[in-house]
Amino acid sequence: MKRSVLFIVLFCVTTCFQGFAQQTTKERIPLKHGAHRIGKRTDAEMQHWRDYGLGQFIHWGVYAIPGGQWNGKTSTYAAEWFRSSGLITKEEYDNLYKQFDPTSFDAKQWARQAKQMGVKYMIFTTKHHDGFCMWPSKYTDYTIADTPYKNDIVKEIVDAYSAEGIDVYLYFSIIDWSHPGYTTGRSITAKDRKNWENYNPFENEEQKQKYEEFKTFTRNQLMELLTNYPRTKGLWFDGSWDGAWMKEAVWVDELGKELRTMHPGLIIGSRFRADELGARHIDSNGDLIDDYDQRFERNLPSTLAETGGNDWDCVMTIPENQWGYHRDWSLSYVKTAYDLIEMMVKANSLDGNFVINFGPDGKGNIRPEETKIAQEIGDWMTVNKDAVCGVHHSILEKQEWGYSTQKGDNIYLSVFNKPMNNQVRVKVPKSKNNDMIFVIEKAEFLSDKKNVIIKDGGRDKSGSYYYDIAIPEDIQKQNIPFVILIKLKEVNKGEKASYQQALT
Ligand code: FHN
Repeated sequence: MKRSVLFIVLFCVTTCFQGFAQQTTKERIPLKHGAHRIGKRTDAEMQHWRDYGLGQFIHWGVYAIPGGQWNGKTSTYAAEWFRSSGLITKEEYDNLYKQFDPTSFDAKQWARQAKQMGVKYMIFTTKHHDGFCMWPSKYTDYTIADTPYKNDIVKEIVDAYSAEGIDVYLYFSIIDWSHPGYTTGRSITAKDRKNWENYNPFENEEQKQKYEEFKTFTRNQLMELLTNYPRTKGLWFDGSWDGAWMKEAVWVDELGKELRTMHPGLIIGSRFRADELGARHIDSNGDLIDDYDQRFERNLPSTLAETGGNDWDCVMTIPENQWGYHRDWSLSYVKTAYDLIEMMVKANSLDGNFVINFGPDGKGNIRPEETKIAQEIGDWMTVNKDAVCGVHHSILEKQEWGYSTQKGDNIYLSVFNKPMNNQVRVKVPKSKNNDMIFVIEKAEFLSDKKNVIIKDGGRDKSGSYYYDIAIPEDIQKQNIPFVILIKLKEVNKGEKASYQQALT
């Protein structure tokens, strides 16, 4: 009897264990061109990237001349896609560069404005999908050198922003409608996805050969950019979703290695290449390809779990989906500075950088609406930047009043939903030691360092403790998002009462 019970127990334990082992030790695919590292980069350049908090994106090219309008008609397309809008012929669009003469362009002024806004890095469109190069590339005639303006805009940008201490990243579109060898490749079907090895993007041999020329051209241009602008910190790739490019996983991976060798420390996001099985961003084993996740375009994750613990950025437009200059911003909701500030802090609280896009006009002016937003964000950042730059997610759980970030022992509470009773109720984490609890040792408003009153906010059924921080009258009146810096301290449960009295 005893032996049969023992057998049943052993049988259950063994089968349960086997089942568990099968679930958790999923065999890894031996990829050669997937992620080359598991987990985050740990070098100084990447740590610096992680600390930025806020970035600026600039989409600027010949599409800024029509600004979404042509012959009295307005396109609802993203302005930088105007060539495909149907309102302009391809020939008309491809000749726009002959009029590109941004006489109002002042890179130093743009950089000063960005600095005032609190931006730590910027991403500039060297070449968008239309293929027009904002630098005098020697590999094509479709460049800034062939316009009335003539000057090297990429150089002006790199010099001006670097001089203000703002790091520059170069946006580069793989899609290039101006190159005869460029092709999207045959569209990818569900069958192709399952049978990626046999997917052939090309219609015929000639197209395949021409694509080789396009690859060489792309490689040359990337080498040229890194050679001409050695202060570049990274490359921000776009338009890499075509089957033809994805199928070049081996070649693109080798190119990436070459770029990194020629430019040590170079930072490249997950939009550059696919793995050899056609997976983009996250490889077929579930690991992030390259240095940070670029999937959060106009879209923030809701939880840290959603980020997979990877580095990531979120690039955001001010209107709904306009990156390049569009004359008419009445077509969609236009975000306010405070909408953007809230998104930024949310991104920071989930370990991401937030990058706000600007689309200057055809003459090189940053539109007044964008200037106003830059000013308002800058004013807020002047007071509150400690909650944004050099921070990571905090040990506090997400709470109704807003988002929290942390640097060392400093925890920043960014309050976007001001409570009606003007008391910010903060739930502190539970201590790992049952005899101890966390108390708020210190609290100060970044905009007004006086008058901080902290009261006991009670305890809930699960044993979590709360503290109420009173919002001073001057801050109540300002009616803008504000930041409270708190420091926590672990004390013996018995000490709590007297400790709190000391604070109030
Ligand atoms: O098609 C582009 C778009 O025009 C814009 O450049 C954005 C910026 O991230 N990227 C592409 C869409 O993902």
